[in-house]
Amino acid sequence: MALQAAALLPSTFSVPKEGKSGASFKDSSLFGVSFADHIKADFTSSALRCKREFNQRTGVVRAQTTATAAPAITRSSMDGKKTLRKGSVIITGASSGLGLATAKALAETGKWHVIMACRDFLKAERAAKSAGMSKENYSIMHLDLASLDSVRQFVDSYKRSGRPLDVLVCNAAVYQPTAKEPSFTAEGFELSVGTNHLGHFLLSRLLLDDLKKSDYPSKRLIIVGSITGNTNTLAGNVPPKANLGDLRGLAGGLNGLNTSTMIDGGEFDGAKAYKDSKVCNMLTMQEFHRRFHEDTGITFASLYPGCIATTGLFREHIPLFRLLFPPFQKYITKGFVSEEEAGKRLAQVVSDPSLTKSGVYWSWNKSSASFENQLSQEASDQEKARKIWELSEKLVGLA
Ligand code: NDP
Ligand code: PMR
Repeated sequence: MALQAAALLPSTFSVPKEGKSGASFKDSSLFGVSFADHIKADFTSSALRCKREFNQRTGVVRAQTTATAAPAITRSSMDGKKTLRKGSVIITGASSGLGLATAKALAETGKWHVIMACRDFLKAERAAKSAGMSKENYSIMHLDLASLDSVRQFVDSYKRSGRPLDVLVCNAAVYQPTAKEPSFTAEGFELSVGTNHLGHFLLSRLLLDDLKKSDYPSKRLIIVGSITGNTNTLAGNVPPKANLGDLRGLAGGLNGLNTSTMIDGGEFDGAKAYKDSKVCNMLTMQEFHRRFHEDTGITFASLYPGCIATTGLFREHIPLFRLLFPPFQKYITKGFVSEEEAGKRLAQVVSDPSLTKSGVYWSWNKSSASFENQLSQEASDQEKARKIWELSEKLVGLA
């Protein structure tokens, strides 16, 4: 997999390419103004590869956990009071941004053991330390969602650990708004959809049985969605808009060889691929709900945590975007939310006893009160959700 790093310097302003209908944000665009010819570096160095291999090894070592699966609620023989064991929650991509803030918020309560499922073990360890998380409240396990083998290995290690699974949070994501060419996962899927959707799809499917087995009072599968995948909002109408079309690219495997790298079969566009992947995330959550909620009691939900404009998600955007995006969201759209606040919101979706409704897409109003939000027509299209489920099953080797 070719890892792509952030553009280091912005270059000249340019008008949108001729012949392209409408404004496009594809070329490192900034609030409707297009930047061209930015500098991009390919970090496929052996140093990075070595680091990843090391992480894989250490991840497995650190994956060992207590093999006791105590019942969720026990009654003390001393005073007869009921006590709830610590919940176990896996959070993917907990090494930065929203995932880290959520891990911290949950760990701080002392009621949760957080399994930080991360592709970079050392980064995750440093992040947990600097967030002040105490060791007994978290473990780190290696997971690279851009490799289905890694997903399977992660699931095997988790199952072997004997730890129950009460909540799974699919949070990790990559966003490549400046990429001119697609990059690919280990299996050859376009990277954004491959990581954000297919990696999480396999992970959730393989861990569903563990969630089913959990005797915790409320077991949940949470998938992080976004406003930008919902075309019923202003943010979702900023080009390029999410659109999965007739799924012909997904059906072909998104490999760019005999098929398009984009779900709808169109030309590669990194920003669109990300938004498409978020639509898949939100559709997947609803399909899980339809297929499994009634029989299993598991709560399936997605959310838009607010615009956390300071996170690493924008690392591949040009520096000027990264500079102006936070004040733009703070003072103009007023959609800005800090990492800490967003972490509290996601932690609420994980653990708040009042947020047990399944099949729901949560959002928050200005005073940070949660409400059930409306998804766009495409992001709530049942037939599309079913087709994506079936195509994804084939791509990840489940069918
Ligand atoms: P960050 O970039 O800070 O966090 C993303 C995390 O995903 C990082 O920990 C990253 O790991 C991890 N990740 C990326 N690729 C892989 C992979 N192949 N395997 C495992 N982990 C991987 O961004 P955010 O915190 O902003 O994003 C978190 C979620 O929030 C995403 O789902 C995003 O779509 C969503 N979201 C974000 C919004 C925002 O405004 N920021 C708004 C709406 C939704 P590493 O640290 O190693 O890079
Ligand atoms: Mg958006 C209420 C308006 C609103 C909100 C809540 C967001 C959230 N954005 C809004 C409006 C606008 N944005 C407008 C009017 C513009 C054009 C000037 C605009 C532009 C813009 C860009 C170029 N916005 C962006 C980008 C990105 O590259 C981000 C993106 O699409 O990432 C996929 C982004 C975002 N705006 C948001 C949010 C939450 C994002 C990023 C994160 C995400 O959806 O996961």
